[in-house]
Amino acid sequence: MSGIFERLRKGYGKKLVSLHAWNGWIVVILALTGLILIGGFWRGFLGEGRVWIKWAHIVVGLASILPVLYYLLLAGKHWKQLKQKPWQRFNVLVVLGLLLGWFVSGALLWQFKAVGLRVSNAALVAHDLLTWIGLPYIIYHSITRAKWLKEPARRTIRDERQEESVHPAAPQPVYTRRAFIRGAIGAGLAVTLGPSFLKWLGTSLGSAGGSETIDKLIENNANALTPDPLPLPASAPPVGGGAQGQFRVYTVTPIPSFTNETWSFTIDGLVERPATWKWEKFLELRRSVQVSDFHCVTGWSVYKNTWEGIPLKELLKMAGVKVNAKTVKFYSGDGVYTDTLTLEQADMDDVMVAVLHDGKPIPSDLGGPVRLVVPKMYAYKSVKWLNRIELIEGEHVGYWEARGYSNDAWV
Ligand SMILES: Nc1nc2c(c(=O)[nH]1)N[C@H]1C(S)=C(S)[C@@H](COP(=O)(O)O)O[C@H]1N2
Ligand SMILES: [Mo]
Repeated sequence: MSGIFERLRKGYGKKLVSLHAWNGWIVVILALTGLILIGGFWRGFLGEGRVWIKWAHIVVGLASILPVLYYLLLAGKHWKQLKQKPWQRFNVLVVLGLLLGWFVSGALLWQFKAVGLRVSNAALVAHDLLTWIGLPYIIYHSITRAKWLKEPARRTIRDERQEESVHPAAPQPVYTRRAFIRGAIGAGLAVTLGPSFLKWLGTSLGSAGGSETIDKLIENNANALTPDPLPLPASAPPVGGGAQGQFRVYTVTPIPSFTNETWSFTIDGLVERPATWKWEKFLELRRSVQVSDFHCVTGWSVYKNTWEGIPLKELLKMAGVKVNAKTVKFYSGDGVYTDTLTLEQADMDDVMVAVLHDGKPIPSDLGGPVRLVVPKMYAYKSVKWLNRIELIEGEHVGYWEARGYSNDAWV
């Protein structure tokens, strides 16, 4: 971080120096916690820790407005001093703009319930976009403007051939050391961040229909269940016209996969007729089709999904819920994730045990072969790799609810 601020620092008084240092640390903390939150890789083994990291990100993010306000309100003198240095002014504006943009979009994401879905969807795209543009910018400038790059003794790379030549007295600098390192850092950033950026561009902005990425997930389906479910006419082609938007693959475990041998579906607990189905028998259960939106609390949505599956209320009717049952508990085939609905919530018509999405088998990344869908609630209720429903008397605290998510998941 020292770079951007180091240049400003020279001779501008102690207050700005410490301001820049604070700013630097804030950006470092936000970048690290933010990247951990985005990274699917970390979701798995962070578990509960993820909620703390999210809180740290929010609290530090809110605090990041203080240095910005301080600068805007009190550093007019500093701004004037940069009159002859348009590039430094440009840098100050870029950094202030980034911090403000991150702050506003982050605050909207934090208050997702108050601002509504469209706003938080847009805020997430803005937050990500600023990160993809701003982070490389800040890293690049921090490194290339660092003091050590300017030490005169280290400033040049000499041309070895010239030094060995017959004119040893006059070795010429070929590149300045700074230009060389800048190029190297630029290339390094492009190579390390470029591919993820392009992938993000594809999934976040190119979401008109967005079939490309989901096709890839289907291609990489790790399940080997046969036969494929035969879609109803309303599913193929999908009555909703096909999903709009992209799923982010979220999982707190490695992605499980199933075969006809390893997969089964059970309904048990406080029911009159507990049952277990193997895949082929399960496909004989009567399915229906619905079109619904899918919303994650972290700010992304996928609109107009055509799901085909067994309405939960039909399954419950089939099994015969006993009078002392209070809660419907859902188990994931990942062996870890669970969630619940009250019997009243489970009675909503659109709660579905889904086996097809837009007329195609649900790929393993998205919770196939069978996932729960609860359209009126945030998607952490939509248990992936659903393989057991148990009716219980008491209450049960689901995976994310145990880690700080609200028990009230209504969208
Ligand atoms: N088994 C299991 N189900 C899960 C999750 C999970 O981590 N494991 N994540 C939940 C959350 S928070 C969301 S937003 C959705 C994401 O679904 P997707 O990965 O298909 O996009 O699945 C939900 N169901
Ligand atoms: Mo989520």
